[in-house]
Amino acid sequence: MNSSLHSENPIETITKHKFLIEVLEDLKNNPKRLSSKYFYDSKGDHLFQKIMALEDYYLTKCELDIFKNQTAEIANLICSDDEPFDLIELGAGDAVKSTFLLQHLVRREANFTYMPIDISGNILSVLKTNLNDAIPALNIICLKGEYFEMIEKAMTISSNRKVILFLGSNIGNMEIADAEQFCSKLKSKLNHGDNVLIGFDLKKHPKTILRAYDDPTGVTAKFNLNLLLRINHELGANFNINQFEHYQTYDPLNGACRSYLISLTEQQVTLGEEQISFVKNEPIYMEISQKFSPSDIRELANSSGFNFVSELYDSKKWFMDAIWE
Ligand code: AVJ
Repeated sequence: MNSSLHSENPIETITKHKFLIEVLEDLKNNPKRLSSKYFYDSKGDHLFQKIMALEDYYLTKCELDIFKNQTAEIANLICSDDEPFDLIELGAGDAVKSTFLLQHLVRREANFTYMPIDISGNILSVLKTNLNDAIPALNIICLKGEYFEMIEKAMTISSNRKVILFLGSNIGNMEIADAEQFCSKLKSKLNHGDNVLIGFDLKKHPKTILRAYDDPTGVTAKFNLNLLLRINHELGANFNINQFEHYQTYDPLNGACRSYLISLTEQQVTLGEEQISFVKNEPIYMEISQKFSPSDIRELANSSGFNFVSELYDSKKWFMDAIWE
């Protein structure tokens, strides 16, 4: 199985090498951690689809509510006259929410090109096929790669005004300081008059948040444990997932919702040449899903150099799409 380490494709070999180096560094760190950006192999994609379908996972439903019911408002805020623009989506995935906006923009004959960015070429080609079917008149250019490299590429493809979509509270997967750095870097890549639209999950009753990440059916636990399986398959490790347990926390003081895998016994895991030792009850810190208050969001805009344009809420006021310039 792990002969994939010697894959023929040089890009895949480099990607896998980077994965190994990062995982080793993270597991040798104290406290141990793993990066949630690696959750999304094909099994992880599938499990995340199942999470989105959970009754208690409200995030997707709330943002869909905004994109379904305030489509014209969003379009008015991001379009200026008939000036052509590029609509760039970071981590587009299946683009279910943005499709409402795309449909609306095409119907009103806005002059724009949709540029989804994703690291998964497979996801992009499926997306392109689906969108060509659903909205034949849509101009679409897929950009496969890292966010900032692909934004730079988009800048060379056309000099049109840019609108960046970063939906789904994906920004919550960064620690606050990293989110600020990310937004500052995003700002530095853009020109005067460009817009960003970022989805934020809002602080709310702690039990509501915890339930979204600690479902009794165990799908979220599986989603976390799947990264250990991925490391087994792709890097030839020997994690026994029965010896790790999903543990979720939410701290209403700072809005940090964090997941951990707890080692249920003292155990050794082999990863390549390395032995990783766990003591009983030792955590691996897996993911942060940061929650924000409206003022946290305004502060983030300010500190990263953006100006406020508008705030759109779902009917429950559980989620916010913020538009900045
Ligand atoms: C895809 C990053 C938005 O943090 O809510 C869902 C991932 N993790 N359940 C989130 C996730 C556990 C999700 N994001």
